[in-house]
Amino acid sequence: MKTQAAVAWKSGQPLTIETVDLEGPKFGEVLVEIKATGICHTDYYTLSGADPEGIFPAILGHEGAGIVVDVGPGVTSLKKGDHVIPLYTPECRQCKFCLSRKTNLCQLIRGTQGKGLMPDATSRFSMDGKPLFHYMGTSTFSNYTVAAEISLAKIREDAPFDKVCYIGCGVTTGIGAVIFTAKVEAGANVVVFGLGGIGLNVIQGAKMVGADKIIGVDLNPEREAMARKFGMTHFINPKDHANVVDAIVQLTDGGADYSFECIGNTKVMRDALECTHKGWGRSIIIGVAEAGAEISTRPFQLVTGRKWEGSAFGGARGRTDVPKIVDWYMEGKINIDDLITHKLRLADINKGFDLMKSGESIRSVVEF
Ligand code: NAD
Ligand code: DAO
Ligand code: ZN
Repeated sequence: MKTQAAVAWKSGQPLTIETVDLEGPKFGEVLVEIKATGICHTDYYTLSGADPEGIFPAILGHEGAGIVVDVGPGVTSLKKGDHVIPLYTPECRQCKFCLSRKTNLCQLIRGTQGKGLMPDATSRFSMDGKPLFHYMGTSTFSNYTVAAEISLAKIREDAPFDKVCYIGCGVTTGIGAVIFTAKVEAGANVVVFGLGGIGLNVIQGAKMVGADKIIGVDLNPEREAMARKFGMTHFINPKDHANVVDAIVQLTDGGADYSFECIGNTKVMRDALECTHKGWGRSIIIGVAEAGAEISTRPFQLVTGRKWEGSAFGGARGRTDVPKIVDWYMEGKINIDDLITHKLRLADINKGFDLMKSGESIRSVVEF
């Protein structure tokens, strides 16, 4: 079949809208009509050339929602008409990683996914007979896409696509890091570095679990109002403080119980660790730094009880947890609507990247 898609031909260049060829689903695969997709900082990271796994030409996008149009042989858990959210972190429930119960990093199709290919090591997308690469097993910047059955969460049919697509990455990554990775307890003091599409969801998660102080740190003063609406109790703009770590330590009687880095800046990652409390502070890295970047601190920071950790997709097991998060939204337990600041058509997708870079948008959503 033919489908409209935004193609990333080369790093650093705008996407172009093309009519591309899409082969039908093979064994264990599903054809999905994407109804809406968010534009995440990670799409920009890959497009910019900073992603070591970035392969071109490719169809980016990993924050979508849509409807199953066709299923390939061997597919048992999904049928035509089901509503789904594609998962860049699949959940096979049978690999060593899934069975460990210690991680959400399913590895069953990791090798081919990282190479921009489907599990049989080929691509379903092509143009003029030349293959186009998939992205993160999702490629949601296409009106139709093919994904592995294990990379699709089935969701309720009354959930609006233009809102719940954001659960495909930002919402789950932020709220999940609080609930599934850090397991923040009521009364804890929390610091969030970076109040963008991810950090605001960390704030929302911290508020949900009953955190005490929720301190937000951002260079952009425009982010303060929105963050307060989501539960931030204190705002720190690093431009106004000689030493951000000292400011946080003073505010929290010795340091935060938990900190979350939601920027991808290795210097900030150090501050995020060092502002946590001696003896038990835990700092969770969510931001993705550029290829080859390294983090550093004095080892004594760890000897004295602070822990440095990371979180991918909020530690969520996609097929199990994503439908629950959709329920939370439908029950009014989480706010997604206010974070979707811009709606675009596919033809204007590059504007979505511009709005992100200028700091004007929290999330732009493309509706097909
Ligand atoms: P964003 O651009 O929407 O937000 C980043 C925020 O950080 C902005 O508000 C910006 O003003 C602020 N900022 C930038 N530099 C700063 C500094 N030095 N000090 C304080 N604030 C600063 O980005 P996002 O969509 O929220 O993504 C954040 C990061 O999370 C990115 O690195 C993205 O790739 C990563 N990410 C990780 C996962 C995961 O599973 N680990 C998933 C999605 C995104
Ligand atoms: O299993 O090795 C692996 C890779 C898991 C990918 C985790 C990606 C998290 C960071 C990228 C954010 C994408 C939106
Ligand atoms: Zn698995």
